[in-house]
Formats: sequence, C-alpha cells, structure tokens
Amino acid sequence: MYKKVITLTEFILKEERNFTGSTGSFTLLLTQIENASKIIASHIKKAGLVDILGQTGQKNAYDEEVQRLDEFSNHLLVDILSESGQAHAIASEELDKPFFIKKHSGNYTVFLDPLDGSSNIDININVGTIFSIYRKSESFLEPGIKQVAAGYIIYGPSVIFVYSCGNGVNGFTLDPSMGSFLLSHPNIRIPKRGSIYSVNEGYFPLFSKKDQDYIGSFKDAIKPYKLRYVGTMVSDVHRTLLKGGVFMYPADSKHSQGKLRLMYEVNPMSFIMQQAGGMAISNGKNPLDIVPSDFTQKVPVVMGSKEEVEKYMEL
Ligand code: AHM
Ligand code: MG
Repeated sequence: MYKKVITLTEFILKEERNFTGSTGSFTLLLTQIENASKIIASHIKKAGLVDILGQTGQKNAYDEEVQRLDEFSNHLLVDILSESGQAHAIASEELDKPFFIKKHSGNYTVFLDPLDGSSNIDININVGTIFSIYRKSESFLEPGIKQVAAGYIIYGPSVIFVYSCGNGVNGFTLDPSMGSFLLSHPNIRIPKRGSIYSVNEGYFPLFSKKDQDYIGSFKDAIKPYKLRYVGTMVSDVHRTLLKGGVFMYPADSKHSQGKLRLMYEVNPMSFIMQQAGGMAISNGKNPLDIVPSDFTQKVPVVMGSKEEVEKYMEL
C-alpha cells in the first residue's frame, strides 16, 4: 500500500516557506549539513576497518592518507559549508578560532561540534554531530537565544537527524536504501518527568554538595531512577529527549565550569530541549541567556524534563 513519506529536504523547504521573505538560503544551508552527515555516517560505518585499511597517519590500501574521524568530519563540514554560499562565518570545536568566509559569503554563522563523543569511536559506541545556526553578525559572541536553528545527528544503529528552527523539534531517520532522511519523529515532546538520570558519577566526590544531594535524590526516590551514561552528549541528550529524565554535566572541584562548551554543545542542545518542552539550566540561569565571554567558554549544565530540572532549581 502507498504511504506518503516526508523527506528532510521537503520538510525544511515547507518550514522555510512559513517565513515571509525567505529566499531558500536556509534550506540550502541545512541541506549541506544533511549531505555532510551522510558522508560522515558512511565513514563511521567503516571505522572498525581502520586496522585493515590503514592506521591514522599512514596510507590506506587505496594509497590515501588515513585521517582521524574527528579531523575528517571537521574538514568535510567546514569545506562543504564554506563553499555552500550560505555561510557568513564558521566556528568549529576542532578549529583554533572561528573565521569569516570571504568568497561566496552568505547569511548565516554556523557553530559545529563535528564529532561529539569521539572517544567512543574505537569501541563502536554512538557518536554525533552538533550544529547551531545564527543570522550573520560581526560578533561570534551572541547569546544562544539568538540561534535561528540548532540540531544534531546521531550515528547509531540508525542515523538520526534532529533539528529545530524555533517551531518545535522533529527527527528524521536515514533510510539507507533511499539515501534520504525520512520524518520518523514528528513534533518531539519530552515527557514532563522521567525515571532516568545521566551523569558521569565517577566524579561524584568532586561535585558540590548541591549536585551530590540532587544525584542522591534519584537513588532515594521511592522507585529509584535508572542511571544511563553513554559519554556522548548527543546520545545522552537524545535519550533524555525521548524518554524523559535528566542529563547533567556539573562543575567539579577541578573544573569550575565543567567540560561542555556553551556555544558548541550547551546552547544547541538547550535550544532543542526547550523547543521540545523541556528545560535547561546553567549557573542558575537559562544557558540561552548567557552572553558568551569567549567562543570556547564552558558552563555546567542540567537539562531535561521540566519537573526534574525544577527539582534542581529548588535545591
Ligand atoms: P568531545 O566533544 O571531545 O567528544 O567531548 C564532549 C563529550 C560529550 O559528548 C560528553 O557528554 C562528555 O564529553 C563526556 O565527558 P566525560 O568523559 O568527562 O564524562
Ligand atoms: Mg562535543
């Protein structure tokens, strides 16, 4: 029986039409990120073959230089976006500093974490790409509230592309036979409460008393919560988005602002979380309201179901 499927490209085009004065530039930009993610996904699938095809820094069986996957993903995304004609500037977690595009400059600034969770690659655990898009500006230090869109791609058992341009959150799964992302998770809404908490509890002794008490409350609950921690933010946040609960990366006595970067990781994921009806909090405020002091700034974060994050705020 015929069943209409909606591809990511169709969906983006339809969403862009809702904005008066739209030119198609935003659709082209997202389509380039989509194309890059498919290429990254196909390379990740071959990650386990690196010993057969050649080690990093060597030539592989095809006489090509073998690149680390995080470097490869960075080069690919930066190249594709630089040449897209739609980007005004690009910032990547893998680059020392952001840069403006001189030739064929467009209307948007894009922040990228090309391969999030890259330490999980060699043990065959999910990794992802995170992106955050702003209208062009001469400053890179805009608060996250100004994002026009944000999203992530998970390279897992399926490849899933989740994004929001401020009108809810939608998820698309790659159909490998078609080579297209198809709408699989329309209008994602995070449950109001959950039963899973996600934190690197190995650092527990280094956390503040408040964070320790909060984590303790999940174990003391009448029905104790489950603990799940992949160590790839994209995966941990994606699970939290679909199942509810909380993901946190707190400050600790050795890292006063935790590990996650405001502009590359915390802002895009907080934008998605809030667009799906969840909450995020950093140092007592909405991370999207923080005016960054530096594009490498780190902040502690707690994000997830409304009730869970409110519980944190009450503490
Ligand atoms: P990366 O961008 O270098 O991969 O680092 C970020 C990752 C996040 O995906 C994840 O939430 C965090 O680091 C895990 O850190 P830790 O191993 O300290 O728990
Ligand atoms: Mg990362």
